[in-house]
Amino acid sequence: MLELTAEAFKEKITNKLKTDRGIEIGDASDKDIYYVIAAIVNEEIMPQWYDTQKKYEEKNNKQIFYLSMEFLVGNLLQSNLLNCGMLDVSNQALKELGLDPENIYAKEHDAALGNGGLGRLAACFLDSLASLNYAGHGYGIRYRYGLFEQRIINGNQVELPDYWLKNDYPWETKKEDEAVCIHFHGDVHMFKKNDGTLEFNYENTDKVMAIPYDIPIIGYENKVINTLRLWSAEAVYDEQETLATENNEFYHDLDHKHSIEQISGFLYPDDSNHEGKELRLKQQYFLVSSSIQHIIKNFKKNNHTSLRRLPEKVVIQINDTHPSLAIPELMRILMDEENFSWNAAWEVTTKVIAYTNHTTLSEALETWPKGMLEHLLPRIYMIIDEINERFCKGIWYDHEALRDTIPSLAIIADDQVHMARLAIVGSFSVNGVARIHTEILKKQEMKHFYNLFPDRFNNKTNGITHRRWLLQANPNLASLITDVIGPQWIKRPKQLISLLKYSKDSSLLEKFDQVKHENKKILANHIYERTGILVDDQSIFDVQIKRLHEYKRQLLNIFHIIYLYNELKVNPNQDITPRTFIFGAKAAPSYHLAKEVIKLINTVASIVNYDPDIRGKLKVIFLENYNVSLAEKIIPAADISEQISTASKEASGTGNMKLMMNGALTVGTLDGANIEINDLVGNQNMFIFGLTADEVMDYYQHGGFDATAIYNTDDRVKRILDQLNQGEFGSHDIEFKDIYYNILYHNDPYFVLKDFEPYIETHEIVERTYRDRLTWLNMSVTNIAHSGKFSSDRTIREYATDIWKVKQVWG
Ligand code: GLG
Repeated sequence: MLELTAEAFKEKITNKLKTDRGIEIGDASDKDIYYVIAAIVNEEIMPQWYDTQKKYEEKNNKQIFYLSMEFLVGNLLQSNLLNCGMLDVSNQALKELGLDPENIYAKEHDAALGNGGLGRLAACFLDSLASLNYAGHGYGIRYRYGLFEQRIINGNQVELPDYWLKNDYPWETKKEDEAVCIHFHGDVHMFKKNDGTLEFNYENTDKVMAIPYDIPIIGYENKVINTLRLWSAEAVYDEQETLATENNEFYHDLDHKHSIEQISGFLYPDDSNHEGKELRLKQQYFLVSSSIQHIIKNFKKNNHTSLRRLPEKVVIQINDTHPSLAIPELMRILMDEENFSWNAAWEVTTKVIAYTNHTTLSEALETWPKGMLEHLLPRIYMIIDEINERFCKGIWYDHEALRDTIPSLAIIADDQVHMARLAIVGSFSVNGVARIHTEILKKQEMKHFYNLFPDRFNNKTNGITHRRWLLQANPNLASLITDVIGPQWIKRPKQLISLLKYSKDSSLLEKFDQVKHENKKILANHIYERTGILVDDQSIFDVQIKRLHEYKRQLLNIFHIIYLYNELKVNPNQDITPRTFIFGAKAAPSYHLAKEVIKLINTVASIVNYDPDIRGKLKVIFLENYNVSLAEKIIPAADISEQISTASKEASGTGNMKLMMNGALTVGTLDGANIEINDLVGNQNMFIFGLTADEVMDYYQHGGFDATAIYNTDDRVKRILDQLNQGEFGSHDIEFKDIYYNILYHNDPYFVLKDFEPYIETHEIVERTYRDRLTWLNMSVTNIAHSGKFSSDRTIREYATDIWKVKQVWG
């Protein structure tokens, strides 16, 4: 297919329009064209998909199964075209047909089956697994509603349901005959068998069918197609039975059916807050049980040997604790269905399961009420109870020094089941997602576990797929890079480092400047189309795009903007470099303070953008409904990447990597992967400010800092807080009081005031540096050159070598 010409591609489009949709090109809508191009891709890859699976079966190597409640895949047409080598030809053909490829690709509704970093990481990992030729597949849930669609109305976030399946989704194939049955509730009966061992039977369970929908994951130009399998919940529905029942029972059945379909109904819109609802627990078990049943079925089909050898053929990586019921579920199947003894089942389970931790925020660490788990999953609860008992006994007898810590290590404690503890105890690997994060796990959050199992803990610094985030999202930059250093970087992103040789070549730096400027013009147009606001494409594009959370400190950013505004009001002739502040962020629907910050950003925007004194100097843009597609538009145009979390709170961050790879310079704290970016590019190529993680943790240990003292001594801070308190930005005067109170009366838990001054000063340096064009461009290219390390290809290779012990399948 690589040699396909634009002419031939056009012919395919016109033919397919006729055969698949019964229309001529002249009558086709953008959506029609979208569907036929997707069909062309599918036609190309279907045989390759089959071949890949066949080869995996023949080779029968160990396979990786990535279990995740979230896969934020976003739009797929463009990246599928790219990976199967047809993007250029498709672009050309569409242009020759007088169509704008962007418009056609934009017809795909993003699959927003994730919240943020954790879900996007899973999607990047799938891309790398396939592109590097590893037999690695994803298992997730086919939520009917993805992450809510955000509207901003009067400055407020309003959430609308994201019914992404309204139109046909061309990438999925339903595999009805591979459905499995999941059991909830019911009674467990225990019998003693003749040989003295126990047998467990379940009765009166509620049955739910898990129907798989498979999505192809296309490797980059290597004909490898892996699978993302998404499970959908359906009622076990016997038409005969239903017809025979009385009317009211029929309605009861409908109700029942509805409640079952809820299991794959919607994605919980928060990943940094533990959502303690029974439905969420059901979703987790649903994912885990269907996936493990399928994995075992497959093992049996391909290996005519004992399941004791499962660890030779299967490794299951669990993405955060959300799928940690995989541990008791695998135990259950091995013991109750395969007649394994406890010890044999434990031996297998703890060799198969590996756990990734993504956060140390205590509010995100999952626990379930013991009673809820016991009622919903009685047999699973029994198994967790026994894991806990054996684990605690083990500490009591073998680690005398740790006896006192048992209550803080026990999996079941205070009537709660602690999922992170279960995940650590039941897996062979526990990894953090950036160096500092793993160190914090080892030395603080999980230090007793680390003492018990030092070899289990390891670090795998996150990464992003450079194929989507550079090659596809920023084609102008990608082709400039290829002109300068050749195309090898596409397969070996570390080679971006060769750019360093040219980072002082002024005529070349000019070219990088032109590309950035072009991208800024495109974004400025997009902003105009969406908001009607004109932004200056010569201004500094200062970008903060990520979930809205207190620890990410969008508040610090908006305080800086208010400060600049106040300064300009006093001294309108101040010589400042024009700036456009760009935000994209969704807040969890129930997160009041986060929503207040969105309102504040929009309110400040509505004042700043229309104040004649400020014209040409500052603009504040909040782009609604931040998602993968929007990220692809903003990132190539960014000059500044705001990575300003309270140090120690952001486990890694991945937006920092995407922006760096596209030549933005980071204004950041020494937190998450910012530290590793800093190690590579050096202080001179980044704008680092603020408290360090050690300082923050020290403050926490000693009761925080005195926020009021800063309020009383720094007139800039006082002015801003008074403006909030006195309703200067509100339509009524209570509007932003909660933000004010949280800072002054809850002692500014995320250190916004403490880091305010260094942040302001750093931004002054940013501005001076920006004016020195060659220095700026040199810094920018230096960042791009070092970004190869943050390709998820590197991360996946590290998982493969250190944790999974798997090799590339061929090639
Ligand atoms: C987490 C963290 C991020 C991290 C991401 C992927 O908050 O810092 O980059 O996972 O590991 N819940 C998240 O998004």
